[in-house]
Amino acid sequence: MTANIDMIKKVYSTFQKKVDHTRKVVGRPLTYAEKILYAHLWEKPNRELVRGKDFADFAPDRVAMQDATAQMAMLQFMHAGRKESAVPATAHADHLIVAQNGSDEDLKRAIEENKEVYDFLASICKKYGVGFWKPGAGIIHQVILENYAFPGGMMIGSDSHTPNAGGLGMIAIGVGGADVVDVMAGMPWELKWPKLIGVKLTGKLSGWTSPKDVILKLTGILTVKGGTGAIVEYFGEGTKSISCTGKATICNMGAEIGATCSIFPYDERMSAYLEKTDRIDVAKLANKNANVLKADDDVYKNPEKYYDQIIEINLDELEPHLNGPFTPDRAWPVSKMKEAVVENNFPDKVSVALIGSCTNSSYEDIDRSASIARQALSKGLKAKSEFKITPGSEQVRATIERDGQLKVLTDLGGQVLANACGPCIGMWKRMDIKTGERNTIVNSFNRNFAKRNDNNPETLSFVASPEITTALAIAGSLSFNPETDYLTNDNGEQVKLDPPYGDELPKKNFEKDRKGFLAPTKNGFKTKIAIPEKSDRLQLLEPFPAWDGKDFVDLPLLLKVKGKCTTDHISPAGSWLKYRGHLDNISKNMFLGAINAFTGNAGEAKNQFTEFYQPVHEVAREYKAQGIGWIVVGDENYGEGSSREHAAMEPRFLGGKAIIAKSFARIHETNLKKQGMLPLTFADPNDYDKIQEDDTFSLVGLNEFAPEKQLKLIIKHKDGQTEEIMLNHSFNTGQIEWFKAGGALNLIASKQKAKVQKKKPVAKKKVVKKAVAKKITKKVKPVAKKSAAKKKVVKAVKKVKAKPVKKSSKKTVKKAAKKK
Ligand code: MIC
Ligand code: SF4
Repeated sequence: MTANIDMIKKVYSTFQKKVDHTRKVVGRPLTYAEKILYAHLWEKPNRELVRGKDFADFAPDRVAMQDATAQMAMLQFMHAGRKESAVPATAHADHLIVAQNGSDEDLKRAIEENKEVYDFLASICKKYGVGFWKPGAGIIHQVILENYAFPGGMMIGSDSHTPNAGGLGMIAIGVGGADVVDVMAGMPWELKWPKLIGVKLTGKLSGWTSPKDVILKLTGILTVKGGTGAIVEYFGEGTKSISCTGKATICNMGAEIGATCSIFPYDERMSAYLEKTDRIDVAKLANKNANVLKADDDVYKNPEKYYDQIIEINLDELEPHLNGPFTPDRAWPVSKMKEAVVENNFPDKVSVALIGSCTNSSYEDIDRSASIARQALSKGLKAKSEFKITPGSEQVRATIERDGQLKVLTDLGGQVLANACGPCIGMWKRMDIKTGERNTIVNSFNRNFAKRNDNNPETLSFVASPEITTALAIAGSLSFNPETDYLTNDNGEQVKLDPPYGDELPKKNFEKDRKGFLAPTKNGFKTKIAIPEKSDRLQLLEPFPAWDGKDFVDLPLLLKVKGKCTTDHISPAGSWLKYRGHLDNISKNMFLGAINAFTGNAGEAKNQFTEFYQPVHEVAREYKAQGIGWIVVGDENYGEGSSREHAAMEPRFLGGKAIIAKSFARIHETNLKKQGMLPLTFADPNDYDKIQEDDTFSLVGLNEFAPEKQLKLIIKHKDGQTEEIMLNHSFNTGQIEWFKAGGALNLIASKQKAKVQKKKPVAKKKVVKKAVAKKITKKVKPVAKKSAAKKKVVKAVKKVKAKPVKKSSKKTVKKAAKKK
C-alpha cells in the first residue's frame, strides 16, 4: 500500500470542491498549476492572487530532504520546539557517497566515513517522526517519484531538483532547509504567487531524441534565469509521447532555468507508472479525478489567455542536444557539435561518459542506453571512453540487474556506481586525469558549472541524454553524431548505431526495496539525538543575534563578484559536503569559487586592515572578530543553482549584513532573507560599476524598512568622495520581521514558545485524546492558535524594538549626514 495513503485520500476528497470554489472566485477557467496552488492555500481563497506580486501562504502535503541539506534543516528544526513533524517527511542519504571503485566498495567506505552523520540523521529523524532512507537506497528525487509523489499534490524539498515530481503531476518546489522547517513546524509556507510559462509540445518523440532534449532545448531558449519566478506548465499532444519518468526528467531540469517548478497534466503514462510502482490505490484515485488533474478545456484552446508566456516545441523536429560547457543553457544540437568543437577548441576526446543521476536513471533511460550498448557489442564495438552508470535507486538497480541491462552496460566497459549523487555533485575521486588537465566529459546529469563534477576547473562538462552519452562513450568523441556518423569496429568495418529503443516500464514488477528505509515509529520521540562531543562534522546551532535597530554604517566591501556566482561558487560541494552539519567548519569554503572583480582570481579578498589578499572567509572572520559587518556585491542571477542554505548561512555566520546584486535566483534570495541577511538589488544595474575595492558603505533608513520602499546606500570611496544609490528589495512585511528577529527561525522558536505557554493551563489528557481521535481537526485547530501567537510575537517584537530603534536611527542618519 502507498505510504501516507490517508493524507492522499484527504487531498483528493476536497480537491474538486476547492477547484470549483476557485473557479468561481477567480471567474475564469484555470490552468493545472493554478488548481493545485489554490487547492493548497493555507486559507480558502477569496480573490484572484496576482502573479509575480502577491505572497501566498501554502499548506504543502509533504516535505523531503537529502543528507547534505537535512543536517542543517534538522539542526534548525530542533529549535522549532515541536515534538514531531507536522506533515509526512523523509530524509535521503544520497549526497555523501564518493564514487571511486564502484558501488559496493564505495558504499561500504561511505558508511564508515560518514557514520556520525548517518547516525545523527537516523536518530534525529526517528525522534521527530521523519522517514529515513539509508545510504545506498537511492537519490532523493527518484525515491520520491517511486514512493511518494502523487498527481494534484504539493510538496517542498530541500533540494533544487525537487520539481522532478512534476513528472507525476505534482507541484514540487525546491527550497532551503529553513522553509522545510516551516512546514514541519506546522506553519504556513510562503511563496510569491508564480507567473506561468506554458510550453506546448506538438509532434512526437522519436529516434535518438529523448525527453532530456526537450529540456536541453528549452534551457537554450530561456537561459538560466528565464524561468525565475515562474511555473512551467507543459501541455499539448506531444506530452502523451513522453513517459512518466521522461516527464520527470524534464521537470527535474527545469531547475536549470530557475523555474519555481514544472508540471505535466495527469495522463495514462502516469497512471501506468503508479501501478507499476505498487500504487494502484493512488492510480485509482487519480483516475477518478482525472478530469480535474489537468487544465480546464479553454486553457488548451486559448493558452495565450492564461499563460504569461508560451513556447512551442515541435517534437518531430527536435534534435538531440549537448549543453555546455560551464553552463547548462549553452545548447548545441548534436549536428552542430563538429563545428562547435573546432570553433571553440573543445577537446574532442570524451574522457569519461556518465549516465544516470536523479535526472536520468529511470528504467526507460537505462533500457534505451542498454539497447545501444547491445547493438554496439554485436557490431564489434566497445566503449572508448570511461563509462559510469549511476542507478537512481536500489529499486531501479535491482530491476535492471534482474532484467539484464546492467550486464550489457558493464560488458560494454561500464562501471556501476552506488545509487547516489556521486560525480554529479563532485563526490568523485577521479583517477584518469590530474586536476588542471583540460578534458571533456559528457553526462546525463543536469548541472555543469565549473569544477562541479571533479573539482577540476579545466574539465569541460556537457549535459546530454543517457542515449547520446552512451553513444559518445562508444565513439569516444564529442563531435560524433550517431544520427549520421559511422564508427570503425575491431575488424576495421564501418558500422552505424541504430536509434535506441527502450521499455518504459519493466514487464514484471519492479524489484522492491524497503530494507533501505527506516520508517517513523510510535515512540520515536524518546530517541536521543546522536551528536558526538567534539565532532568536526556536526555542531549544534546558536541562534543568530537579532538586528540591533541601527542602520549599517561604514561597512567594508568584502568582495565584489564578477560574472556567474552560483551556490557552487559561494559554498562549493564535493569534499566540502563533509561539513554540511558544522557551520563553523563549512564556512571555511565561503566564496572559494567566486571571482573577485578586481583581481580576476577566485576565492580571494583584500583585507582592508592589512591590504593583503587572503581567502575570503579569513578576511570575513577578521572583520567579525573586530565587530565589523560587511557587504558583498554580486552580478546577475546571484545564487543560481542549488538550494543549499549554507550559501546564505555562512555569510550570516561570518558577519555579513547585505548582498547587493544585479539580480538573485529565487531559492537563494529566500535563503538569505530567512537567515536574517539583506538581499538587495541595484535599482540601476549600472551602479554595479560604481563599486570600488576600498569603498565603505552605509545602508540608511532601515528603521523605515518597508515593502516596495527602496533603501539608500551611501558609498564612500577611498578618496573621501561619496555617492548615493538606491537599492530595491523584495521583502514583504512578514519577511522584514525575519530580518528584525535575526532570522526566521528565531521567530518560529518564539512563536512555539508562546504557543506552549498559552497551552499550559489546558488539561493535558484532553488535548492528547482529541489530537489522536480526530486527525483532521489536529491540523486545523493549532492554526487558529498559531496565527494568534504569530500576532502576539510580532507585536512583542515591535514593542520591544520600537523605541530605541527610532532614536538610534535618527542619530545614525544625522551622523552620516554630518560626515558628508
Ligand atoms: C545540487 O544538485 O546542486 C545539489 C547538491 O543537489 C543541491 C543541494 C545541495 O547543495 O545540497 C541542490 O540542487 O539543491
Ligand atoms: Fe544529487 Fe545531482 Fe540530483 Fe543534485 S542533481 S540531487 S547532486 S544527483
